[in-house]
Amino acid sequence: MPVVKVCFTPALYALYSSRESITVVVDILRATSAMCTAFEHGVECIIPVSEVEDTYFYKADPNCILAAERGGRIVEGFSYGNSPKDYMRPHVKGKTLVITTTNGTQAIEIASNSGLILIGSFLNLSALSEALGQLQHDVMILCAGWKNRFNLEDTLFAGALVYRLLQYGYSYSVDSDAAIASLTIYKASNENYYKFLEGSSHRNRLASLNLEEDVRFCLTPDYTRALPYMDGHIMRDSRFNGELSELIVTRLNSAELKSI
Ligand code: 3SL
Repeated sequence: MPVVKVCFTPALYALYSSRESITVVVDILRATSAMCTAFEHGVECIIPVSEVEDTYFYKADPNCILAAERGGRIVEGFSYGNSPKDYMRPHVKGKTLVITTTNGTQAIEIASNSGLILIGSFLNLSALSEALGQLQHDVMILCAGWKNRFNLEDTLFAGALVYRLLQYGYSYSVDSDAAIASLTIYKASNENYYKFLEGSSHRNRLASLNLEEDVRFCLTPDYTRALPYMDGHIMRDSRFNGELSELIVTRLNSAELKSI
């Protein structure tokens, strides 16, 4: 029976990391929500990078949209940040989005040694749960948190995903307190996520930047069937047409991964 684990912050990742697990990277407010939205609106692929300077390499490419966010704000000199709304426009279709964010893109980078990285958000919760249900493989949910600190919204989402993997006939089990704690937090929310996060630090940080509408949007379940995954350093969208299961079999069974 596959096991689902939860890692509350990237700082704890070394304790959980396994090349044999699927890692689901989560940054509900707002990086992974923005990524799922971008795919829903036709972005061709996404290149997440850690540093603002890393985006400059793509500056001359007319097919690339460069985006940078720090502390919730668009970095000076950039037209795009981390708001899902930025990617609901028709001209993103067919483009490559090169993006750096405070925590989300760092978490993706930290997880780069895992067997397969998938991107999770409330926006693609059902698509993701169904895919994991079919893959039947150990899963680690990596919460991006805030600057290596625990946050409520990522943990709430982790609980929602754990709940589905345990209760929807997907045959997963839990063996760690972190997964049980996430589940408890999710159940306590009664699925009224916005209210539940009332006192939370990042909801309030975004409210102070007039971004409450983004918060509400990012807490909407099943806006999209997008299922983003990392293919090397490039994020692509697999609508689970078989491609993803082939990828995981190849990656998890590769001699390279086994020998490390
Ligand atoms: O930390 C991140 O990656 C961002 O999602 C933070 S913010 O929502 O843009 O403030």
